[in-house]
Amino acid sequence: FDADTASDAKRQLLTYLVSKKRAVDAALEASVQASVPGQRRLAEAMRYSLLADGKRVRPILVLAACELFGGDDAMAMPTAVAVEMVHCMSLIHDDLPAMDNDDYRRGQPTNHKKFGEDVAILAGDALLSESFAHIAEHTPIDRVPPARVLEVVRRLAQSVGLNGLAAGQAMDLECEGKPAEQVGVHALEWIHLHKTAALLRFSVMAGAILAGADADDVQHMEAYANRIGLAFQIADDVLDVVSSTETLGKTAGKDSAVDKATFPRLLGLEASRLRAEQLVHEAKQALERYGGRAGILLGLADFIIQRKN
Ligand code: GRG
Repeated sequence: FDADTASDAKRQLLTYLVSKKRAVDAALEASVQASVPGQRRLAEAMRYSLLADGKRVRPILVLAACELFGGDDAMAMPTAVAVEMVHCMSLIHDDLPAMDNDDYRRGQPTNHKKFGEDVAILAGDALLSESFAHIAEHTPIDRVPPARVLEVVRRLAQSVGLNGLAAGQAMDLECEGKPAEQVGVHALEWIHLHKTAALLRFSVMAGAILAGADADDVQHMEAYANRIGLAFQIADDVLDVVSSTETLGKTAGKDSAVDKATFPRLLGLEASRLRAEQLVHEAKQALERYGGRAGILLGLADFIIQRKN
């Protein structure tokens, strides 16, 4: 994102993102603290990954969706923190030797490289568990009816389980090593709708629910998130190809080492780009009824395919 060439709308979006990211980072910082010496090592491992440099896309989506339906940050921040905790735990577990076996994440050694596999597993478990506690404990129930909070907790649980991250990851593992053509676009989309879109979907739906949006609006949020989720993943695959082509001869892209199903492999690079653009267009269509009030969500949809990391 180049601030110099950005139009006014882009500059406004950028200002919004920077200010919300700052607020989210402060809330994350306060969310995990060791209060007795026995918690020190675990809390350190949790904070190491949680506070590392991430884009905070999911928490910002919670805040922006809540705002769109007339709510404010105080109502949504506990849920914003919770979704980043879940996202972060999924990254810690995804990086483990039993899964993707990665050494670096968010510009630093992965959690298990720094703290060992045993502590990394526990840090992930604890973050997952604390996420639910955080919503239940910190959402201001004088302003958000408990039924909405319960609905948000239910949806967060679903976005992790059989209809969410864990299912997407399990299917991904099942497809590993299979030729891309055998996996096919349908299964690949299923994986990403669960692995990547699930938390984005949760984020905008939860923000809307906390603010008191009705079922129809929540559905529009879902349609938006499914499309940006897929677009996000396609953009990621495209970035992988482009960056590994740029560094060809120096370091081979991680993707080229294994026969992993990706959109560029199945559709080709240009068709993948077009598909991502089409999905962003559809995501924005789902927001048409809100006009300019949805400016932030509209801008984020564009940002997803323009980002460089
Ligand atoms: C949830 C119980 C449970 C287990 C975890 C490992 C796992 C199951 C799921 C994997 C989920 C995963 C790693 C999905 C990929 C999501 C994704 C697009 C990550 C990158 O997100 P960014 O770009 O990263 O938002 P930053 O670092 O900016 O937050």
